[in-house]
Amino acid sequence: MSRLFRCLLALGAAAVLVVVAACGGSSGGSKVTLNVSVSGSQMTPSQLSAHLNDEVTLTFTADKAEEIHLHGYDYKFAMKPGEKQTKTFKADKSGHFQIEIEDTSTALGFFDVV
Ligand SMILES: [Cu+2]
Repeated sequence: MSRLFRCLLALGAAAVLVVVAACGGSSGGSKVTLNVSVSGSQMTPSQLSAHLNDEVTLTFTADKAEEIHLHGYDYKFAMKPGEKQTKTFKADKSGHFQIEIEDTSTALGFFDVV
C-alpha cells in the first residue's frame, strides 16, 4: 500500500467522522409534537422520544380526571375527561423518564431524550 493511498484513507475516515459529528449536532433543536392519549392504564403511544434540545410540545388527553406526571422534568398535567393539556418545553435533560398516573403510581410509559 502506498503512503499516498494510506494518507487518502485516513483523510476519508476523518471526513466521515466530521459528517457524523455534524449530523449529531444538528439533530437537536427541532420542534417535536407529541400527542398522547391515556385510557385506563394505557398510554398511546407508550414510548415517547425527542433529541436533546428539541422544543417539545406534549399534549395529553385522558378518559378520567387524574394527574399525569412526567418524571425527570417533573411536569404535572391535571387531566379532565376529554380535555387537552399541553406543555411546551425544551428537552434540556437527557435520560429515560417515566410517565405515570400520580395518584395510583400507575406506570404509563416513558419519555426518552437522547
Ligand atoms: Cu410521579
